[in-house]
Amino acid sequence: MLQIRQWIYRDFDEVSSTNDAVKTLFETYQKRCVVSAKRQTNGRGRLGRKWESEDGNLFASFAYQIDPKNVGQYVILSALAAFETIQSFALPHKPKIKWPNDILIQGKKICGILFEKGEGDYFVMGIGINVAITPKIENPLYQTTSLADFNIHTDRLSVLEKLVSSFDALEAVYQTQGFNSLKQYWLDNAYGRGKNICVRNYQSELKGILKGLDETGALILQTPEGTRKIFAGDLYGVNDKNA
Ligand code: BT5
Repeated sequence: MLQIRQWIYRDFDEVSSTNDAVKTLFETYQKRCVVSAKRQTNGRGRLGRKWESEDGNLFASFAYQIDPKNVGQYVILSALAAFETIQSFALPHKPKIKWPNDILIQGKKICGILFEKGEGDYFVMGIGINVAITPKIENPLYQTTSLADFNIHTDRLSVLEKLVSSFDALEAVYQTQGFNSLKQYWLDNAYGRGKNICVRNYQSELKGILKGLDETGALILQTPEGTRKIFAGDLYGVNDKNA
């Protein structure tokens, strides 16, 4: 059985989605698992959207058991792990975390994360990072980019190793020092911090200034009507690519 640190690990040539493959693995072993794949034939984003899965990029999913009340905090932890991983490759521009957990460089999306609940009380954190190829997408909300766009030539498994060790290190900080230590770290690197933003979800659209996160990982927005907390949605409307 392969392992990366304390994670049971499998790398596949092809899967429909690493989120599905890791569920099968977790249900077999009932222990923390990571799955990666060279190719995804049906990579998915949130709300039924598609994740463009070009060969050479990283598709990885982690399955682990946590208290369901902490999921929002783990969503933030996952974003920080992806952020640190991307930042470790001496980029000419600082990556930013777009709430809840995309990573942008110069306003272009390099990473997306999809959280799903497994059967039982485990969760799946699926992470896509554009390593070698920048996918072309029609009418995207955000333009796309990749590490290769910045002349960083590495491979998906090196990126995965860094991702696992960042996740483990951040989780250790979270467990010993609590969520507050991650909150500030997140805010220091948040896209649109202190700016006017707009958040949409299926029912509504809310405009205001991005203030920070609450203790559950929800976004705090200062609106003309007062402070609002947002648990899910898409962030729009930052006009400055370096925001
Ligand atoms: C996400 O959804 O950003 C979550 C993506 C999670 C992908 C990983 S790959 C490993 C694991 N297995 C899976 O099947 N999924 C996870 P969302 O916020 O809904 O953003 C989706 C939108 O991002 C799309 O509608 C496109 O506009 C854009 N997009 C699609 N593919 C992209 C890519 N490779 N790079 C940048 N943007 C992309």
